Amino acid sequence: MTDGFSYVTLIGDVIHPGNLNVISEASKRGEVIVGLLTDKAIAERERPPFLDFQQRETIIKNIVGVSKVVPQHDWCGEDNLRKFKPKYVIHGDDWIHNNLSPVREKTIKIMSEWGGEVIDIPYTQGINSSVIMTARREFGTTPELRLKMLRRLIDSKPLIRIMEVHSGISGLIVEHAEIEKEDGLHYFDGMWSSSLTDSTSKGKPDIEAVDLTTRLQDLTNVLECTTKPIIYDGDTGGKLEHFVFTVRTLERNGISAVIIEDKMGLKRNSLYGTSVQQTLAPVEDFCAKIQAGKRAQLTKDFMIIARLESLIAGHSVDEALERARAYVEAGADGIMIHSKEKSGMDIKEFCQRFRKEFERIPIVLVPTTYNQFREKEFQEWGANIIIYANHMLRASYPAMVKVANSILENERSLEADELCMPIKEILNLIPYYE
Ligand code: SPV
Ligand code: MG
Repeated sequence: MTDGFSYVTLIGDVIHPGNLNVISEASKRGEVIVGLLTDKAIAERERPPFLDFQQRETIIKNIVGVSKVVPQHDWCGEDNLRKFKPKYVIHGDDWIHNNLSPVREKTIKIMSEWGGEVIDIPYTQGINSSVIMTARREFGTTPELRLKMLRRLIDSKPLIRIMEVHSGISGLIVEHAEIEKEDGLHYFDGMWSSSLTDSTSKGKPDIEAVDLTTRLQDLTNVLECTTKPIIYDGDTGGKLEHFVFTVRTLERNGISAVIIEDKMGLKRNSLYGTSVQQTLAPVEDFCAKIQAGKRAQLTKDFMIIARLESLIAGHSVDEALERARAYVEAGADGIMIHSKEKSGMDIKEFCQRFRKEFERIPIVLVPTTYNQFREKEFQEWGANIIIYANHMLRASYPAMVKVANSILENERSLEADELCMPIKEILNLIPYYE
């Protein structure tokens, strides 16, 4: 046993008095080793931290009383405990009752192997996750931090959940929506700027009629009130000469990725009826566009994801795979495979075969039609990113129609009131910083 050593587990993203209290209590008993949770470990139960591991490590190392900071790869820190055999593990006593209680039980068991002790110190009241979330919101983000976040998520989570946004308010909902489940917090990891919902919200068809500048005006509202990473629906990417400017513009704004689809001619939405047959772009042309985009980007973190329309256009999984190989070869950072086949079996076959050939290239799915599968199943197929591509807009439309019809029916708004958000709540929805 390392005599007198205490062990403390930290996330270290937002340092609050509760953390300092734990460190100070630990340091009264001798030297303090901090097990700093890795991004991957945090993402198992909570939202990923804003600061990356190195940034958090630098901060924690400089706190008075901390002797050493070591990476901790799971919530219990089993490997570290066995390696250092500390005399004490010090933790706030909230973990006796909250969802970390199984972690506490396990820690007690491990520590007992060498006669170590778990000390629960009174939890610092007033500090809880909502206080920290408010602090984070006020702290906001920067284009650099936001841009990098998608790659950090891909490295730290087996499956990334993305929701469509088309306005500041839909962005706010996606930023804050979360539910606590047995295995931890469930939330959206990022946002999808959809060409379908963006054009629909402007009363226009989804045919690349809304230019980048106009789309970015709305996206700016989302950027201003959110912190999560954004994947941009780049349609066909336009002409190669134009696409390079799109890449630069998106990067400058802190967008993490663009997805471009291999259609040619007038682009129609992929879920449109069968009467419109889309032609696919020649493979070489699309590869040249990917390569030009990759050459144009300034950061190493921005991602260009190639979207395969083969299955939408009635071609085989073999044809899609052939294109996928060429796009990866051209430098695509990920592949999106799309289909409107309800069974989802074409998508499953593609994912499994692609994953056998490419172990690490992310696969993106948009399960609008094959929505009977749960995220876990997509993960088993080999998918990494699931985009719910239009649900915020589709949810709002029937709600608005209902209220409009109720007022027409009743010739007053009394009956519609229960269908609406209370005035008090809407006034409090948007934080107001003085
Ligand atoms: C979008 O959301 O605009 C998309 C996905 O491109 S889909 O509508 O399914 O084609
Ligand atoms: Mg689109």
